[in-house]
Amino acid sequence: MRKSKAKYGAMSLAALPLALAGIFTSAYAQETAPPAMTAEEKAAGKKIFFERCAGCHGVLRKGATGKNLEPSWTKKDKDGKETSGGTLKLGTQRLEKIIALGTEGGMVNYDDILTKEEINIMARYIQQTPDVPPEFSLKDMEDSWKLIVPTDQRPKKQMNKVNLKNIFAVTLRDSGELALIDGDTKQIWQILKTGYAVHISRLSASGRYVYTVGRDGLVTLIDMWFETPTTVATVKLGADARSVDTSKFKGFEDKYLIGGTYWPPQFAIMEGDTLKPLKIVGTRGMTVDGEYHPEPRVASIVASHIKPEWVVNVKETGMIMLVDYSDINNLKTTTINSAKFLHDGGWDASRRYFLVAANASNKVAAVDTKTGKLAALVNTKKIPHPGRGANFVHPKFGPVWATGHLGDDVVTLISTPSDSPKFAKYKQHNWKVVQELKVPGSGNLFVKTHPKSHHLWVDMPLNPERENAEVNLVFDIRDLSKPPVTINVAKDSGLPETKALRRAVHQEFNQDGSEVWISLWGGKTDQSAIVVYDDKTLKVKKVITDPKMVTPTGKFNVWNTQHDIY
Ligand code: DHE
Repeated sequence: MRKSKAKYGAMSLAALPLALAGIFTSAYAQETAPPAMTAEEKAAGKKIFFERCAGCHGVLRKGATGKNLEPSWTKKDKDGKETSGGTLKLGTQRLEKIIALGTEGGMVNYDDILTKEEINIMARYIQQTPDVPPEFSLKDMEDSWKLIVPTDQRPKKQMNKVNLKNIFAVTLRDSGELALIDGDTKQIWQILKTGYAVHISRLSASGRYVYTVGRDGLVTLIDMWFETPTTVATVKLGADARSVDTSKFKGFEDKYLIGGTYWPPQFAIMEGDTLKPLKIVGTRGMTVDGEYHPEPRVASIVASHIKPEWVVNVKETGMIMLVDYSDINNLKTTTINSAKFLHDGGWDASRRYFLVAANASNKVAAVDTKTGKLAALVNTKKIPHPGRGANFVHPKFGPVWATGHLGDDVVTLISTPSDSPKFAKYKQHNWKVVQELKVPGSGNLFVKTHPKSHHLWVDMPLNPERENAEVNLVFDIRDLSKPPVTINVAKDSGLPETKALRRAVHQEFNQDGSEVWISLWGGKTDQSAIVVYDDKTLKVKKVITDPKMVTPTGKFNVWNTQHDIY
């Protein structure tokens, strides 16, 4: 939701009961053929659907964060009625309106991204039976694997004088590149080609290797020990991916990489320093409600520091898998029931509990990685979206973990347990929502703090109003009764105002916790920037901008990512 939305009144998508969101097809509905499309139009629709829609609605269009888009309700009945057997039948005109203007239910408007013709193509495309993309086997992975520089031809020590711990890996979303920016000098060190619209970067336990994963499933392994950072291997995980992490437990440093895919629904384990594919594990199966799901996508993955284990969050089934990587051939997995639509999450301050948003269920699930059990399922306001969340000590409630909300105007603080005797008095609050901090609107994506900071930074990039989307709110965690300070990132960038919104998205601290870096995410042809703030004074320290910095979004500081500091 980037700007004003159409009001659909009684027919509002947001107002629809969930049951209307798809699954049910009336036995009495008289099916009709989908609208005609040429082969070229279908190909264009397929491409746009993958690039813009599949992330929320799923490749098979069964729905997750976004609504179900199967023809049973996108297509009108023969009699042209809009409802049949309780199911809303949308048809081309209504779909065009929804795609162009978005919905109050949280779907963004596409009228500033797609042309009228493309919107019409998409309205017709989603009335066709969904295309089922091919599977992707270990053999397919092996065929895609490129070992560009074998390990014996790589440096034996760091060949540059750069402070690697303070490098920022920055996603250049629409150019299919990653910028490595020196956090000390604020200069771009190197821009490297990656997969399409890189989603996240993660670090090897040693801090030497950067791994990125593109939405097209391409993993890129970058070695920062060369004179200039060099891509040493690439591999495809599948057709559509969002997550990777490394093996961080003592004795397994830099040994393995795990990557999760949206399509096909599976995860793969690779050698950490070469990306040689080792194993694929499918995630298809039953949901927490006991129903079979053909497309349970792998959302966030995180590596434990206390065990040789990854936490793998399977979106549609609501299953959290604890994958023990100490013996890859005899893989032991603990599968924990939580809630459907698992998405992103992070560790608590002790790094024993992993908290993950079950976003469309309006819950946060907390898994205890020490016991291998679900610790809590916490009800929250609509669509929690933590990124990795933020940990700090609340003056009244002790240690808390924070999440923002895509669908509500609050930041939720959840009390987390601690073994420290000084926090024993807060035990009664554990796993309760102890406070909801009010923000001016919904559309939050990320929150961030640092152990050395007394600020909680909150963005709202998907809010429809410019005055919200282009700013960050800064709460003082020593006194949360104070209203937040509003930081106007777009104005602070000094760049001329553009017609389309430039979203202030994703905060990342530098290594010593004194600076906060925020992306100003403009259109592909707009000048974007990263605005660097002094965390103490909240004043701008530097604006990093360059024509080569196309659509910067996520930023990953080496030290903080390596050690899960947030
Ligand atoms: Fe993300 C994290 C999925 C859209 C920026 N995003 C994640 C994770 C998942 C995910 C599963 C957790 C990875 C992990 O920790 O292992 N994101 C999705 C989607 O499915 C969705 C909604 C739609 C899509 O088609 O991809 C989506 N995400 C976006 C964006 O549009 C963002 C704002 C800009 C961009 O670059 O694409 C975006 N997502 C991010 C970022 C993170 C992320 C920056 C990592 C946050 C962190 O601090 O770790």
